[in-house]
Amino acid sequence: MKNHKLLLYAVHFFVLSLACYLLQLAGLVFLLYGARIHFWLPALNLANIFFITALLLAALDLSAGVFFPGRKKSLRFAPVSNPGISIGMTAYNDELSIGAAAKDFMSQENVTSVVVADNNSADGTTREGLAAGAKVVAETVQGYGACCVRALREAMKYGEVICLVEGDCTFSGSDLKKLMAYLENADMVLGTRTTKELNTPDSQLNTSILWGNVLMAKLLQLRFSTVRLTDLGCTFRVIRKSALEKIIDQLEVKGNHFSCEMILTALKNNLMVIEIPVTLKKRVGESKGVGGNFFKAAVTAINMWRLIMFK
Ligand SMILES: Nc1nc2c(ncn2[C@@H]2O[C@H](COP(=O)(O)OP(=O)(O)OP(=O)(O)O)[C@@H](O)[C@H]2O)c(=O)[nH]1
Ligand SMILES: [Mg+2]
Repeated sequence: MKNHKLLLYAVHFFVLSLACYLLQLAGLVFLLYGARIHFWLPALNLANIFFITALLLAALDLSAGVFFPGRKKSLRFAPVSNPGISIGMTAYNDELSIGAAAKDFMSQENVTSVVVADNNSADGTTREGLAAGAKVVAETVQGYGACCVRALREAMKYGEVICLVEGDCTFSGSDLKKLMAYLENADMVLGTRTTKELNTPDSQLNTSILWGNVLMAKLLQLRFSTVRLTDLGCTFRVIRKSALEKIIDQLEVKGNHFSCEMILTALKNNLMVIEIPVTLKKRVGESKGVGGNFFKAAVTAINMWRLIMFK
């Protein structure tokens, strides 16, 4: 897949130039009202430099596309030959939800097993997971990313399709068939939580998390140009085992921006990625992630931005 990093940089320089043009306007207004502050000229010079840089970068990127056109992806119809789905479920002090979440996914068609990755829980998460009939493994490296990778690695042992999902009852097992339907045409199918009609009114997706996610997703979309993305923070996804084998050793992020890294890595490895709407409910039990915590959400967004720009 073509990598439009220069175009991504161009957009950033363009935004910077717009900010400087606005600053220059503010400088002129100050002068008009008699203030002796002369920052309008440096602001205008900077704006021009940023604007020209943006144009050059965009032109370079687009001309590279003309002279070195990437290989176009052909439409694929590849039914999953053995549709056994193995669920990898994340959990961290989720004793209130893990049993119900495990049972919900276990009862879905073609699900072969549910593996819960228990991330140093101090409560009865392991007990409740086992009682629900799930396999439970202990992941000692703390962090959402570390927990996801462990869940994926364990789930890979039990099926040709791996589903990653949270054990907090925000996602619904009945959505699995929707993700599976599109796997026929893709290597990985991601859920997006941004379809408001599919969210309960009390779900974690408030306005700032929604639009922050959309913004980051659009930056990643710009970098790889052909994929339509709206949500980089949705854990719920299915991936073919053969595709996961290609990328799993490249996944390094231990923290909350892991989902973004997995999508980016899949795209860099030329995997076919599709995103479809899924339902979202209020989590059961206490939130440990970004839901309702603006500071954590902002740090996660900055970490995602760094990945998209520089990884
Ligand atoms: N935040 C966090 N989540 C972890 C960790 N280890 C495992 N998890 C699990 O990974 C998932 C994190 O999902 P998030 O949606 O970011 O956080 P959350 O705790 O579910 O809270 P909400 O944001 O309200 O959904 C949950 O299933 C957690 O139980 C960890 O160290 N930190
Ligand atoms: Mg959650």
